[in-house]
Amino acid sequence: MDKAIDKTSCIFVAGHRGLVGSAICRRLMAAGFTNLLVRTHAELDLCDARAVDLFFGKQRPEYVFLVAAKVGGILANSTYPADFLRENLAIELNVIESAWRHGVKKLQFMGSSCIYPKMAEQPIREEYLLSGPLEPTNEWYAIAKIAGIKLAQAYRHQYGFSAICLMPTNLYGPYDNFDLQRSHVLPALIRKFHEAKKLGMPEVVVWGSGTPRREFLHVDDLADAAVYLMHHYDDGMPLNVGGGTDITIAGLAALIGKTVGYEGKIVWDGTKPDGTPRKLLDVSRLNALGWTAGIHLEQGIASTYEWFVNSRWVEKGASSMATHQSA
Ligand code: GFB
Repeated sequence: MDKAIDKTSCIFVAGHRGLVGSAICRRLMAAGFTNLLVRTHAELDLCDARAVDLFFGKQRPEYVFLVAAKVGGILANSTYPADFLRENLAIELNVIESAWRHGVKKLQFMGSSCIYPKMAEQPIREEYLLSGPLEPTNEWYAIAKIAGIKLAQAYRHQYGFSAICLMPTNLYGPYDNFDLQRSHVLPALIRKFHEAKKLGMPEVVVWGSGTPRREFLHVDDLADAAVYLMHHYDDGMPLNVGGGTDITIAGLAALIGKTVGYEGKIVWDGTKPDGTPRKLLDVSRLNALGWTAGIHLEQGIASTYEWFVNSRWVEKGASSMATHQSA
């Protein structure tokens, strides 16, 4: 534990174009790491075991951040169960096996807070894993992520492989997915409120009842924790990563509406699922290791909104709103 990682070490960030991977690359570069190894999906298909093994054999990375995954919000998770299960299982199996086989010094696997039982006691402690039934809308993704954790633990147990697992809460920030059918709630609401304001629409449709509670962590905070823990954590027990506070979806909608400057009405679409009633992580083990989150939700939403208005999502904008509202 607490070993400094050489700044010239070869570090493979699997999934470097996504929300989490891009933030980890920014954090590593800011910290002075000079030898980052990345591959686009077109260059390396992580679901292809042979290609992954050849890649590790040739490139010989020393450290791996395994953050590549098929991810999506509540609707995408329930619409594409086979894709979420198959692709995530394949990525985890191929990368963990090849990393171990080719002598990687340490691997960090990114899980998710949805692996915990739907009705877990709050705040959720790491030991509640596998203590009850999962939330049906995302059980496929959750089962795949639980398999990834177990794989990492099994390789540690049987082969002494230094694999650690982080369990981040709901994440948001720049480079998120703002596609309304696939995204998580926070980017979806940024886009919906922005487009409603621009088009002068009298109301915005928000899914569910507004009562579920979620905890949101800015991805730059997660990346900071991920790099910190690569240095300071080496144990088989998964570690929760969050900020320690949550908010209702209605509260989030109000906050985003205020940030965007939208003054119309919010209409709740009760035909859409609420999902887990509450998902707040207990982060006392993380805090005891010396890390706490630093980006306040209001501040994080404001900077993410600023990023969004300057992104490619805005040009594509207006028509998706009309489609969504009538769906
Ligand atoms: O963020 P979200 O899709 O994921 O939804 P989960 C959170 C809550 O926001 C749900 C509500 O109660 C949704 O019904 N919501 C309201 C909306 N309006 C919208 C909207 O326009 N879009 C979306 N997406 N939600 C996901 C899992 O669960 O959390 C994943 O499905 C993953 O597997 C992720 O674990 C972190 O928090 O419910």
